[in-house]
Amino acid sequence: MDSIKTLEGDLQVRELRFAILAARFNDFIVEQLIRGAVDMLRRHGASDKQIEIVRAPGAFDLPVVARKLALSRRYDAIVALGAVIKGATAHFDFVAGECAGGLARVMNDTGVPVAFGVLTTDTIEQAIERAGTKAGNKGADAAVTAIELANLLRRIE
Ligand code: INI
Repeated sequence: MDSIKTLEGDLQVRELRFAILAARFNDFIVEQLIRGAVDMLRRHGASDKQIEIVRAPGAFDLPVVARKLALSRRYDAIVALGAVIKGATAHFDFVAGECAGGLARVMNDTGVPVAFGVLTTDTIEQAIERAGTKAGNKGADAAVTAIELANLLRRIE
């Protein structure tokens, strides 16, 4: 394996610019995801000037904003954050499905990495667990992915 050229993204933030795109819906959860993402970017050396936080109403609305951010070419990666929590109706499936599919399309259409830090859970407890308590912080995880993907895509260029 040592003789095979391997391309991978490291976790240096260098001069990379990040947009943290966060839904306002379920904000008591999403605020913790934002906190985790910002903390992770800073701990990898990002200055506050390299980070912008952009707020959208809900997870369903994230893709249209993500597309505009990606097309602006002002960011090397977007960290998309939200929390879709199951209720009594099928609403969850539409919101979560459109959000995930829409963000994937933005990433693939524009070539700008969109890290998926949107929780899709059956219960509020599961969301709390993934927003900085016993199951970690998915906002922080998404931030690390954003750094790695931004660096990997640069290396491929
Ligand atoms: N938006 C969320 O981010 N999470 C949810 O759990 C949610 N639920 O359950 O309804 C939700 N709905 C709002 C949606 O994202 C849009 O903002 C709204 O439909 C207007 O486009």
